[in-house]
Amino acid sequence: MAWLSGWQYRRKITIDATKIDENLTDFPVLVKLNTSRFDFSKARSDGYDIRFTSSDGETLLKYERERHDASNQVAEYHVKIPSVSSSQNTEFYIYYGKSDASDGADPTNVWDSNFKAVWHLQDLTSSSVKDSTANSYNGTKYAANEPIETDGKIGKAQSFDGTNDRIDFGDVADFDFGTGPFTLEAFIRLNALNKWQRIFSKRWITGNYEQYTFSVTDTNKLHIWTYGSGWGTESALESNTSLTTNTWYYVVAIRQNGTLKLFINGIEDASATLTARNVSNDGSFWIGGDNRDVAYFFDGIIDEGRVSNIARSSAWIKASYHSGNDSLLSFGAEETAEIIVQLPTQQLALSQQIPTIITQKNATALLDVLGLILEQKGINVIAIKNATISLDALNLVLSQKSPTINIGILVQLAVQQLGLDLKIPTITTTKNPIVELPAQALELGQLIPNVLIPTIVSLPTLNLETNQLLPQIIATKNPIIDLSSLNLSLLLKNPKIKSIAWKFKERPEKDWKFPIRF
Ligand SMILES: [Ca+2]
Ligand SMILES: [Ca+2]
Ligand SMILES: [Ca+2]
Repeated sequence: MAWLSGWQYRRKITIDATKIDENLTDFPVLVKLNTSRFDFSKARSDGYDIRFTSSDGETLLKYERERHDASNQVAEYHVKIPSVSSSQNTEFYIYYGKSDASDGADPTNVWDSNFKAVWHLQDLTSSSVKDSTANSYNGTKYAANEPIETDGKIGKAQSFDGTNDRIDFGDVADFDFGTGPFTLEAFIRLNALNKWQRIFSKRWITGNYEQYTFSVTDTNKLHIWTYGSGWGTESALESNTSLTTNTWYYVVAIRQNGTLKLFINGIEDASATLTARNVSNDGSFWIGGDNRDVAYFFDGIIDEGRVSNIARSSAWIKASYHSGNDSLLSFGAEETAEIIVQLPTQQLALSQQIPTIITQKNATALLDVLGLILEQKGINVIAIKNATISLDALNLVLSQKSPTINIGILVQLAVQQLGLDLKIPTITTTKNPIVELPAQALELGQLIPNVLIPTIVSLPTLNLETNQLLPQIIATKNPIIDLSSLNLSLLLKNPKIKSIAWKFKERPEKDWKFPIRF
């Protein structure tokens, strides 16, 4: 499973196929984050490092951030899912944890071109609200904070006072449907009953009646009303279900050919096949009141208003309800990226603590382990098995009683040159003890516990998998030095050489001679 490079964490999100009645294309799903689903401390406080990918773990999905409030630990994202299956659960990922990420939101591309307007209904300013589609049909409130922003079904919404609050969008041609299809939808919550309350309206000002309204009636039914050219040419439909106060409802009206349908909470409530009326006019589209009569003001909260110029399917509407109601998704456990721990080589004083280990993903591994450079008299020779070996980090103390160590040499013949495999037996020093760092799993940024280190610690740079134990690390100032695994290949230009004198580059106590026997 691929991983989005550079991100530290992800969770799998699953769309419940039992709530998807047919395959859906480019469906915008709501991802609501709270403390039970998301550790806000692991993401940027502005949410800029949030990303969504398809189930392959790396194909980025378009998303809009309605809100990311790290202090209150709530967030709402709208994510465009290219294909939602009705037969099996659809999975995607949310990634987070990249402190230098820039904002990846792409709001206008979340909404398919049939969405003519999408209003999440948080304030753009205290006097306006924003359309999330590329159409930018932003609306103007009656006055500042009329309506006023409040907590909604999804993030923030607008609270209408039932007296004069409304939002005016002007005469938008995309909201003049003619005799064509449409979908009108919103989440609503009523404060008052038993009076006509407009959710949406677009009525004629001059012309010949063509108009529509989407309302709650004075008997608390949902109501879609279309009116064509000339007096008495109305096609309207009322819900069977009654609405009540202080309850969120997802309400939808569609028209397909002449058929009007009303849905409440994703379920079809009423349907009628009538004449498709021409509803194009010169009036302004309003949320929360009647644009012609300047009356029938909505008393309550309206959230997530959307207008489409197609009739959304029953399956789409059902899925939209569960999405907005936050009853569509389940969240998997947090996964952590594979990390690489880079352990620096450094000199430490006694009792000094190894500094914070900075882990980073995708660092390269180095094999700079022992680093021993031997100096042959007259010829520099470098050990080439796995490492450059530097004497600088070693302080070998040779016994005065055995100033010379015999080392057996295995000779290999090359075509042009003589290769020597130099086997150096284990050399043990006892001046200072061996320090072994305990094996442990490290979290990002975790300190290695305080360890008493004689002096120099050579810490290799390692590739670690998540939760992998650190290998044992051995301090190398006067440690046991096991060179038996070294394979020093010497390239000698003169095969007749009988002996090579070695010495350490620094701090030699005396020359260390390695006789060579053939
Ligand atoms: Ca909202
Ligand atoms: Ca008012
Ligand atoms: Ca018009």
